[in-house]
Amino acid sequence: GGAAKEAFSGRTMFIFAAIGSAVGLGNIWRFPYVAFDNGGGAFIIPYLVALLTAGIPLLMLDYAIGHRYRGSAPLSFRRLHPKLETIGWWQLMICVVIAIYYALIIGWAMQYTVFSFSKAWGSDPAAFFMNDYMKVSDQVTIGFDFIWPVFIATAIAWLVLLVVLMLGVQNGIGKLNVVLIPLLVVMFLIMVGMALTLPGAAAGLDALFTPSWSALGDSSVWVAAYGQIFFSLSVGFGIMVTYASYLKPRSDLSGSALVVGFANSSFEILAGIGVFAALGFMATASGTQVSEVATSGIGLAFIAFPAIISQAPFGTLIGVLFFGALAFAGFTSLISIVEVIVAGVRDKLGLSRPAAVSLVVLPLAVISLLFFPTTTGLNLLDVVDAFVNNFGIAAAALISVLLLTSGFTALPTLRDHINSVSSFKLGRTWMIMAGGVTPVILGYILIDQLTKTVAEGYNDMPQWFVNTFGWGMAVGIVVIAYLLSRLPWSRRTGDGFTS
Ligand code: MET
Repeated sequence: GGAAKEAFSGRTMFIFAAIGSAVGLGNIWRFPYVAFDNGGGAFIIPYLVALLTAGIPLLMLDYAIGHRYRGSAPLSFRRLHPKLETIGWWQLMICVVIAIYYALIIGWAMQYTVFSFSKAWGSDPAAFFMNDYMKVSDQVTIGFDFIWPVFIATAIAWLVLLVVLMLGVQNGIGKLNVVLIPLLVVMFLIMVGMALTLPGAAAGLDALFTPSWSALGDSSVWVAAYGQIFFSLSVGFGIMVTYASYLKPRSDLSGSALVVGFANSSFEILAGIGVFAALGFMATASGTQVSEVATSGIGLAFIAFPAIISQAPFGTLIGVLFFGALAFAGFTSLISIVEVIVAGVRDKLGLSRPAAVSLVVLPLAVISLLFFPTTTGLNLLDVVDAFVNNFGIAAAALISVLLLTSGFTALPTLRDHINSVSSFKLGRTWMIMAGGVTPVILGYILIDQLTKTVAEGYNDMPQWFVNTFGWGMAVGIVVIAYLLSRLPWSRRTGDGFTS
C-alpha cells in the first residue's frame, strides 16, 4: 500500500479548484486583446469551435487520466503505460518553468493594489514601471541586481503558497478556492460595472465586438483561438490530471468539464467587456482611437490600467478591484501549477505532504527570487514565457495525444471510464475530437510558431539569450523529464495499477 490518497470533499470543491486554475492571467490580460486582434466579434466563431472541438474534449481527457489512474501526472501516465512516464515529467517540468515566473507577476499585482491608493506611478506609468519600479537594465543578460520591494512582494507570494500547500488538498487548495473564486467574481463584476459607466466605454465595446468577418479566412486567427483555449483551460500540462486524481471514485467527470469549460469562457468574455470599456475611456480621454491604446499582458495591466486608474472617477477603487482580482486569479492558478510538482515528487519518493511541499517549494522559491525580481528579470520572463507557452505546452499536448491514440489504445478505455461515472456520456465524436482533430490542430500551431520564430528570432533579443533561455530551456526540460523517468519509484508508492 502507498501513502493515503488525499481527496477533495466533494465535486463542488473540485469544480472551484478547477475553475481557480483555469481563470488566470490568460483570461484577464490575454483574452481581451487576442479577441480584439483576431476579428473582434467574429472571433467568437473560431473561439467556440476551439472550445468545443479541442478545449472541452481535452479537459475530459485530462480528467479521465487523473481520475482513472489516481496519481500525479508522472504516476498516472506510468500506470497508463510504463513508457509514458516521461510525458508526465515533461508536463511537470513545464509547471516548474511557469511557476518560477508566475509568482513575480502575482507580486507585482499585489504591489499595484497598494499603489492604487497613492497612484504611485505618477503621470507616466510606462516610465514608472520600466525605470522606477523594475529598473530594467538596457542589457539583455542575467544579473543579480535585486529590486528589493519586488523581491519582498514575490517572497510573500511564495510564503502564502507554502502555507496553503502545507494545509493540503481539502483544507488548503479546496478551501482557498471556495473563498477566493466567489470573491474574485464579485470584485470583477463590480469593476466591470464601474468600467461600463465611464465615458467612452461604448467606443471600447465597439472596438472589441465589431466583427471583421474576413478574419475567419485567416489561419492565424484560428491558431490564436486554439492557443487561447489551450492556455486558458490549463489543459495538457498536468494540472487537470492532478486535480482529478483527488476526486472521489464516483464523480461526474464530463459534467464537471462542461461546467468548468463554460465558466472559464464566461469569465473571459466578462474580462473582455471590462478591459475594453476601460480602454474606450482611456482612448476618449486622450482623444485617440481604441486601437492606439489596446494592448495585452504587462503593458495592459501595469501601464494602461494605471493610466486609467489615474484619470477615472473612483480610480482607486477600480485599481484595488482590478489588481486584487489579478492577484487572486493568478494565485489560484499558481497553486494548481505548483501542486502538479508537489504531487509528482511526492508519488515518486513516497513522501508525506509536508516533506514534499518543502522539497518543492523552497528550491522553486529560491530560483524564482534569484532570477526574476532583478533588473534583468523582465527580459528573462518575456523569453521564458513565450517559449514555454508557444512551444512547450503545445508540443507536450501534441505528443501526449499522439501517443494516447497510436499504439496504446488508451482512448476507448478512458472513454469507458468517463461513461461509467458521468451523466453526460461520450461517444465516437469525443474520440474523433480528442484523438483526431486536436493533434492535427496542435501540429499546425506548432509548425506555424516554429517556422516564425526560427525565421524571425524572438523580439529582437540577442541570439545567445534566446538560445539559452528559450530553445535551451524547451529542450532541457525534455531531457530532465526523461532522466527523472529513469529514477526508481519509492516502494511505498507502489506504482502498479490496482483498482
Ligand atoms: N489557465 C491559466 C490562465 O488562463 C493559466 C494556467 S497555468 C499557466 O491564466
